[in-house]
Amino acid sequence: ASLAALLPGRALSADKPLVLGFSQVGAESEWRTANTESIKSAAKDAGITLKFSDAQQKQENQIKAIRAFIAQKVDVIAFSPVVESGWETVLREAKAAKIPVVLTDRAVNAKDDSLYVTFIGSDFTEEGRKAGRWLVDKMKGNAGPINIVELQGTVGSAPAIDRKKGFEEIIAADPKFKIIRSQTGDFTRAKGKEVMEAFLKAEGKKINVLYAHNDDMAIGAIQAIEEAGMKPAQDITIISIDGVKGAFEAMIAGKLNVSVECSPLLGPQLMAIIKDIKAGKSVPKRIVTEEGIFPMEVAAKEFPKRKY
Ligand code: GZL
Repeated sequence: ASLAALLPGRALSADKPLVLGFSQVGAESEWRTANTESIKSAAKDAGITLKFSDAQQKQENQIKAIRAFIAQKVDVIAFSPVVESGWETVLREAKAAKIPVVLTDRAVNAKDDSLYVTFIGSDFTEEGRKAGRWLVDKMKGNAGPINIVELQGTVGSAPAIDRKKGFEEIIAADPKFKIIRSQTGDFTRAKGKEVMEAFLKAEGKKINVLYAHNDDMAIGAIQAIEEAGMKPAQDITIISIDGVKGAFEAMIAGKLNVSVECSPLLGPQLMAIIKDIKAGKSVPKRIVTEEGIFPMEVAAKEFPKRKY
């Protein structure tokens, strides 16, 4: 019998390309657009057939897509879970169908971690800590109080939960820091602007700092701050996360103080991992993406090197 007949699952016959079913969160932010582009181009470069579904930020659409991939007997399923919970049932269905699952970008809080092979993505808690450390350093000489408003990401999503946790862990060191308002802007520019308008109406000049869980909400909030007659990055210090092009443009314009990097370019790593899994190699349970932090002072120098 040929070697192919001895290999598990769909034979690794050289002529048949691997089929990957990918369920994407949506198209809510510049980050997401860059992430989708990275996955599509990396699949093409790797000769992997990609079945791609956009869930418009709805968990039920992701679950439907995963079920369709199971029915189509794809080789591997990968997805970025819009929220942390509610995945056990459908992941058990994929396991029963002997289809390996790879988590990318966001995590699930399933207790049974045999339900996925690996999770490739950022350490969001550390991103929150980086944001907190930058603020503590910036406010060293300031006696306070330092009133902070917070635009949270999508409710229940790993980045929103962990970026809040990491930031609060660091600013807890000094009682001069107070989060006086915190609400979700769902990672979008439109919602970020809307919620910041409400914060400004309620607290106005009392606001010293805005901590936004992503650049898109920060960019929306910058519009609201300007429309309220205040100077973004001067009257209100603004900290955000992702490091997308829009953030660099805002920093170069002097309207954003700092963006903590969160890389969307997970495509190549995902395709390499998928090939290893199908080749029967063991892969690490957790792969963390390396990331930096970009204060406005370096934005102009860094901008030409940015890939997303
Ligand atoms: C983070 C990713 C988040 C980005 C947002 O890895 O899940 O979702 O920070 C995006 O811009 O909407």
